Amino acid sequence: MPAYTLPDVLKSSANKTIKTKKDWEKIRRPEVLTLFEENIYGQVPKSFEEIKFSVLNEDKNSMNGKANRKEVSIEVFNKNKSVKINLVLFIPNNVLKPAPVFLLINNRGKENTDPRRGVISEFWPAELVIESGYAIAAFHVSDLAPDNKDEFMNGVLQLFPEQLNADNGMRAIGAWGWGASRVMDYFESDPQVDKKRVALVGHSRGGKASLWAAAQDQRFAICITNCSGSTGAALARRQFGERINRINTSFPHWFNTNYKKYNGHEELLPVDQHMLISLIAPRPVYATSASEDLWADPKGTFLALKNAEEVYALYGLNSKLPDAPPGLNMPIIESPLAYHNREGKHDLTVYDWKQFIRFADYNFGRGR
Ligand code: GTR
Repeated sequence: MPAYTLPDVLKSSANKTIKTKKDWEKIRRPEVLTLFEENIYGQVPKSFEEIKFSVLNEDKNSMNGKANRKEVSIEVFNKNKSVKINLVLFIPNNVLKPAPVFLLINNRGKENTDPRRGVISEFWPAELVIESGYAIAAFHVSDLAPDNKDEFMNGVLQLFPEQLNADNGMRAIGAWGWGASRVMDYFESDPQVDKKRVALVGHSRGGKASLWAAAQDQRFAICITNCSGSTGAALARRQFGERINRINTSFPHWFNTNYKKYNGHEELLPVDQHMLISLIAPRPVYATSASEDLWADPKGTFLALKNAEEVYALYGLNSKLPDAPPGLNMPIIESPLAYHNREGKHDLTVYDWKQFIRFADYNFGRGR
């Protein structure tokens, strides 16, 4: 690993030291958001012509009567084209509504979020979440942008074709994050869901998208980024595990064209990933690693959270992260910046979800 110096999240481009949350919000936060947009994730189109929600299916007695299942089609229109996001949503029956909700950006097989529960997957343990008093929802990334360099444009980018020609245009990760925001639009219309308590969850490439979506869209109350690694929650300048050159070569469709300039040149980036986490402040962020997932740089993930602490401190929020990474399976939960390093492989498991539920309980003030 090279010696490195992180860009100062609290120093503005005009060299002003940011000391208050007011200056952070007025001066520095917009600058940092633009730097990520320009150099990494691309623009996020803010307007479109129309959005329509249709509940295609509802079963008030799913999961043996424990949950109301809704399958919702979210259709967004622009420039005579439309894109459909298929949302699966379970809402617990035995709690006061509206219910807080976990929303997963599903980047694995669609069977992982099976609405009929023929497949029960650890990746999206809907029964556990319902038992814990939360609603749980998911959409699949392929509805927004197929995860493939030759096909990613056959989704939401058809509604915003100008993005494809722009060096700072939206690409696949941006499209998935944009999709999470359209689901949020739907939640705002559903009286059974508490739109003020939405926790956005993503694993790996989905965790890169959950961070970017939560940075952009302040309606997400909590962001969870599981094993998100390079260009997710891990610092780029450590050059440990997957590097920028590698991610841009294997997945040229994930990030904007400008990002390719940093292949082999992490040190030239005007940002690093602690600044992406900082954009989510004061909202709570939970990042995870797995012991066998060195590709995603566990230590660099912990350090990115750690280096976001100073922005949370502007809001009077004290992180409880220790100075050095905690041991395996020793989650730090009661903190606005939370972390665990799970023993095992690169994956999203029931162990991880149980910690996320504890984290949401803590932040949403739900004792258990
Ligand atoms: C890997 C990629 C990682 C991560 C992972 C995943 O191949 O190098 O950045 O996104 O895929 O999504 O599981």
